[in-house]
This record gives sequence, C-alpha cells and structure tokens, in this order.
Amino acid sequence: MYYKKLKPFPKGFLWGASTSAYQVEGAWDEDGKGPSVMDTNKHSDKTTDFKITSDHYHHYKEDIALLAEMGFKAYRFSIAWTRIFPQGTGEINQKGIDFYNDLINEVIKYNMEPIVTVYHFDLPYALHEKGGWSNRATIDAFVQYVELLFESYGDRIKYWLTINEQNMMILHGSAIGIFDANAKDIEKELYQQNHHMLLAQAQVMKLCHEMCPDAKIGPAPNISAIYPATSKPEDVLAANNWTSIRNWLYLDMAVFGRYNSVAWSYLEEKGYAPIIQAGDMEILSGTKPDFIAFNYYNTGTVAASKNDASDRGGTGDQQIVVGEIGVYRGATNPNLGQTAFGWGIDPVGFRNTLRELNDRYNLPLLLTENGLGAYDKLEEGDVVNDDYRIDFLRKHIEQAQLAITDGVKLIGYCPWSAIDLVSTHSGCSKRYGFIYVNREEFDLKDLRRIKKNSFYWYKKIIANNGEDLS
Ligand code: BGP
Repeated sequence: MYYKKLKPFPKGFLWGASTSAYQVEGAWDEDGKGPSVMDTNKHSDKTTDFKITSDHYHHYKEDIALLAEMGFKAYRFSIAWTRIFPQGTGEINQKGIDFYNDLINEVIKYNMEPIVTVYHFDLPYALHEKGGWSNRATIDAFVQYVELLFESYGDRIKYWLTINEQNMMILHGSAIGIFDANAKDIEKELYQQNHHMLLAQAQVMKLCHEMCPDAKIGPAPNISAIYPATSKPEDVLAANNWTSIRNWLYLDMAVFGRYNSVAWSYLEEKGYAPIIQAGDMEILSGTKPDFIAFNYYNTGTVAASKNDASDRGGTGDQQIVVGEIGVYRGATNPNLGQTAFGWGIDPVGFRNTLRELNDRYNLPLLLTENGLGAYDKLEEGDVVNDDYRIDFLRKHIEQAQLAITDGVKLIGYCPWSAIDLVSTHSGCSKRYGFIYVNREEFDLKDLRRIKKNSFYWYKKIIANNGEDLS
C-alpha cells in the first residue's frame, strides 16, 4: 500500500540498541560469577571464546556514556544468571547483585530506559549438569532467580524480557553453542525442555504482574515472516508448516496459552510431543505478556517437502533454513541480497513480520534485535566507515515507519548491537555495533572504543525521532 503521508514515530519511541551479558561483559569468572554453558561449551578454535569479549564489565561506565552521547532512549541488556546465583540456585552472590544495580543506575542516570532480558542463552553450568531444562527443577531455579531480580531491581525496571530466542535455542542450539553439534536424535528431549521453558516463562510473567504492577513483561523470540518459494499451493502450505513450528509455537503459547495446532500435529507426528503434567496447561494459560519483543534479521523462504532425505539441506543457524523431511525444504530467495555471512537482507520482510505479529496478537511490539554483521575495518585516524550498516538500518527503519502507518503498535527499535561484541558462532570479527572495540580474535590489543560512522548517523536519527533518515 502506498501512503501519501506517513505517520511519525510515536512520542517516547524507545530508540536504543541491545547487547547480551555473555557476549559483551567478559569477566567470566570474576567477583564470584559461576560458569554458564557459554563458558564451558566448545567453540571453534578459529574464533575467540567468551571470557573477555568487549570487557564491558570493566568498561560499562564509559560504554553507557557513549550510548547516552548517541541519545539512546533505551538500552537493552541481559543479566547473567551466574553472577546472581553462581550455581544457578542456592547461594546468592552479592557482588553480582551490586554490579547490575550499578549498571541500571548508570543507564537511568542518562534518562535511558533499561530493558532487561533475564536469560540470554547462558544457563548456569551447575544446572546444566543436573539435566538443564530437561529437569523440571530448573523451572523452580529460574523462577527463584527472576523473583530476586524483581525484588532487587523492580523499583526501576519498566520493561522485562523473559527468554531470548527460546525458539533458536530449540531449533539451532548447536549453532549457538548450547549443545554438542554431534548430538543425535535429541528433538524429543528438546521439545520437553521447550515445554519447561514455556512453563518457566509463564510463571515469571505472572509473578511480574504481582510483584511489579507498573512494569511490563514479554517474551523475546526470533521472528521471521516465512515466504513460499513459489505461488504453488504446496509451497504455501510448507511455508505455513515452517512458520507454525518456528514462530507461532512459541508466541501462541505465550499469548494464548495453547500449543499452535499445526505445530502440535508436527510434534505428535514426529514423536516429539512433550509430556504435559497435570496443572501445566493452567499455568500456561493463566497469564499473558504485556507486549511482544522480537528479534528480526531476515525472512525465511521454503518449498514443499519431497518427503525424502533431500529435504534437509546443510547446516543452518538462526537465519539459515535447514529443512526437515516431510515438512518443508529450505529455499533461497532470488530477490534478496546477502550479508558477508550468508544471511538474507530483507527490509520489506520486516514490515511483513511486523504486520503478521500485529494481526495475530494485537499487542505492542518492541524490536529487540536487527542488524548487519560485517567485517568492519579500522582505518587511519580511528575511522570506521560502515556505510553499509547505515544503509541496512535506514532501510529497516523506513519499513518500521511504514508498518506504524499500517497501524502496527511498534514501541521501540533496539538493533543489534549497541557496541561490538562476540557473535554467537562467528567470533568477534563479525561486528554489529555502533561502537568499534579495538580487538581481534586472539589479540586483545587495547579494547579501545571508537565511534563508527553509524554512531553519528544513528545519533541524528534519534535526535529527530526518525523524521529524517538521510
Ligand atoms: C541472535 C542472538 C544474539 C546475536 C544475534 C546475531 O540470534 O539473540 O545473541 O548474537 O543473533 O547472531 P550472530 O551472533 O550469530 O551473528
């Protein structure tokens, strides 16, 4: 639809950006922090680990000041469960509580809204050893941990996010590094874990409403509109299969308190359906999020299954579709460009995704990740000319405004990432930030912070509330 005039970004729009604890903080074993699965899991020996990353733990004041200089209205970050409960449960680490108190106060000092993810991939290793999310005791540990966060920071946090990309942990856990890439036939177990995470999420959403009535809480999955490879009805059906399994399984449960019917039929057909205990469905349907936070990088394209082994392509990741026998096949979309890391670039798909979410759930939406991973180059005179990133972000912000004009209730835009950090599986050479961190995979250099061209551009966008995107 073409519009003669676009609606402006709403007043109080949450312009900002995002990070996660294990990818940005470093200080992996300092001040009483316990190990998480991200500290212990194997990663490629060609890329750095998560021990030091951008060393934000020691640089947070400098970093927050830079975000404030860009004019951020919000900063989305995650809390490392293992700083608060080093063993996942039991003894509390006061130094961890203090660190996030200081961080939150620093963010608020500059009138930025802290948006807090309570769990971003980094499950405490001690819980993992006891079965992780397969063990229902992890649900209780999670609720206890989040209850302490509400008690400690609930007076200042207005936006809570439950679990980052639960769908990607289930679908692409090996790419993210959560489980062994060689593990076989683990889907049944994963969907049981998924059920437990959904229960944990429902319980903390309810708790948030009881303990912090002025705050809002929502899930934070990775959501992509899924396109059929052609207009063949069979391809359209395959797209519906994949969107139900990838997207709606998670959000239908969070919002409507029920398993999506196509996704459930898939789980039953494959023998992956989780065991549901008495009382589980009451917990799952007994609450609702106040908004939906979601990460959008690109769309997916799929074709009808041939119902043989060729349905399954090579290895995938958060944004590369793999395919599944009898369900759908991954396809490439010839209409899209690609990043240096093989992810499609689809700004219009962002509008499609926003519309779909709005139509389906009718809740406020908060974009919590979107961005371009690239090999940025530090040039003479501390210049990082990342015009390709500016172009990527501009095109997505344009589509955000079109979606707002369509009637979508978008309340904020927090791309990935505020500052350079370590990617899930491509090391620190895959950069996303507005601020360059001077280090390489195995050479920490001086970790100096350098403003990229996109820093100055985004500052202008925020200052004029997205009125002039040039
Ligand atoms: C999302 C995760 C982030 C982040 C981002 C970019 O899936 O929530 O943690 O890293 O993807 O992905 P990558 O780091 O693989 O480039």
